[in-house]
Amino acid sequence: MNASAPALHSRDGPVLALSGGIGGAKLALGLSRILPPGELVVVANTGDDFEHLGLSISPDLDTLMYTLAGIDNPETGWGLRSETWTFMAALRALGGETWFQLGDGDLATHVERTRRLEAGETLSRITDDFCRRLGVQTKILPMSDDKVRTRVRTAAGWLAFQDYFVRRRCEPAVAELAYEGAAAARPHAEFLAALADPRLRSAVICPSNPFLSIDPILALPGVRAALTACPAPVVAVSPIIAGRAVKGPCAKMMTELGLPVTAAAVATHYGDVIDGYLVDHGDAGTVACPGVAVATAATLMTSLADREALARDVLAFADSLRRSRAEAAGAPA
Ligand code: FO1
Repeated sequence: MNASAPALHSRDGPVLALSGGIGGAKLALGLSRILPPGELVVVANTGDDFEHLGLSISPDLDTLMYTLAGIDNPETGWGLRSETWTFMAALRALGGETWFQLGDGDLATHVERTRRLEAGETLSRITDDFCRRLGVQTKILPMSDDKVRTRVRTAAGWLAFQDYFVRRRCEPAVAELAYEGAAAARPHAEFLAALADPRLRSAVICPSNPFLSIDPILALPGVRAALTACPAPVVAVSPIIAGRAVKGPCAKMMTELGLPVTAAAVATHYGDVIDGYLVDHGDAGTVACPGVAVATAATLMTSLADREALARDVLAFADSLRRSRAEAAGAPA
């Protein structure tokens, strides 16, 4: 074998990432670009999914798929780049609902997913096939093939997620969150299998909104236990930088939920699920969580190089935790 050729199988094991929303997809892209093909599985939140205009829409699956395929809209982070809006304009002319913007190309994803779901296919099988057709080699796995829907309790009562997030632009104050269906939903078998795989290098919780993107995944039966029992280090990246969320309603929600808007508050929120926590350099020394190792990195991802650098830092941190865990156990590192 040619010594200079890249290793066909990496010495390190596979990596599992938990992701939702735009922030998560950025780190997932960074991880996909620094890992050998097939060494990354990204578990996607499906709590944002909803039925709209008779279509089954899975925003976090599509954001991941489009981002990893390099066809995402770089301005919004969701939907397709160089999109056209003929359908939306025609729908508006007919008095249809246009608060949730569906581009013409994006519409094809929803129409075809809806057709295949109604034909009895699972969300994960459809996602696999869409990724193959888009040339995405990273495995994008819905957290469950069963229906889970995030709901938000506000002064205006309980709201469906997209009603809160898009229609009302996150304005209502959040008093409580619920993940309808989670208790009866089964985590995808490949998700639990990856967490139990002795070859797993790390489980990474991406810098997504903990309440909207990660908690729906943690609410599935057996997921918290599987993460706590995971043989590999579980490392989360803080979504809060110097008291502010990079994007979206996370900071506003934390205030409304009575939490301080700090990286430390998110570490406490994840609690015993995580072994390591990566915060921005600006938050160094602000987190002391029993049983959680803390490291710092440049966590603001604006360029592709930032995404790759943060991915490298996360995995280097996880590898160091695994080595110190092995040394503590007296095993060879
Ligand atoms: N977010 C918006 O703020 N406005 C939209 O009109 C909108 C449309 C949309 C269409 C497809 C899709 O996959 C995502 C879309 N999003 C839109 C984003 C979406 O609400 C969020 O990305 C997730 O649900 C949470 O991150």
